Amino acid sequence: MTTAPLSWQELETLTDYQIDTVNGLTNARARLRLFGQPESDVRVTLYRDNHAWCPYCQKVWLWLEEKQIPYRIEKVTMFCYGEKESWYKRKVPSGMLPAIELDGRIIKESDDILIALEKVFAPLNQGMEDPTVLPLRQLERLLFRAWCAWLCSRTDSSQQEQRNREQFMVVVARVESALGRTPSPYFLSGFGIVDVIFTPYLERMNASLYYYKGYSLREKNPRLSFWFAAMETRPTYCGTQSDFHTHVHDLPPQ
Ligand SMILES: N[C@@H](CCC(=O)N[C@@H](CS)C(=O)NCC(=O)O)C(=O)O
Repeated sequence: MTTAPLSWQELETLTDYQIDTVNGLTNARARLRLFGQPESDVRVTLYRDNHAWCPYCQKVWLWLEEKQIPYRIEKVTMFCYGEKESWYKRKVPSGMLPAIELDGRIIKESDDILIALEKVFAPLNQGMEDPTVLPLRQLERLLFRAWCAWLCSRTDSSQQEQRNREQFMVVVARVESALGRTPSPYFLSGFGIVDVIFTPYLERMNASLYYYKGYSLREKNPRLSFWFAAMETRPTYCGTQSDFHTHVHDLPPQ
């Protein structure tokens, strides 16, 4: 005997499962986040890309979610997908993402956005300009550049490829040792701004190096592995996290 499968509508009547995108867990489809506060408390609008590709957007998004700041989300087309919305170009002529509107003022550049948000809503454990944070922010940019050099530069010489790989490994070793300075799985004594800053890039490096270079950042580095595991216990991070397939295939058009 065969049983016909239930339709989506029939399945829906059998469950009371609902996703609350306004007050529930972090969700990429949310357009308004209130965290239990009244809508009149919203002072921030985050402009980010439609598909959650943009790492700079993820940084700001994760910060807002961790701090539970009420905010709206407006999604904007990336150039590689077509025309940038004209309403967005009137606000941000370059069309670059992310941007926020804070009490009616447009702020661009992810680091400047985080600094402006900290001034109004207080830092996320440590401030962007804290002396413990600044060297780790520099290390993140160093890692980013070493990743791009190894992953993206076209090189026909295997020696150059080897040099780029080695340079990346040197910086990763510095990241491992930075993570080893505290017993916590995070960069400082607890989760904070440094983890937010590293998150989008470590996530993308892990996927792209595995696919294009056969190198598993997560498996080869015990402290980074500990860090990824700790991050994946956070519903905020899980709600912003993308998947390997997306990261691997969004890089070439970008
Ligand atoms: N320095 C900027 C970089 C932002 C950036 O490069 N954004 C890219 C997306 S990842 C962008 O908006 N590109 C325009 C587009 O693709 O439409 C920041 O930190 O906010």
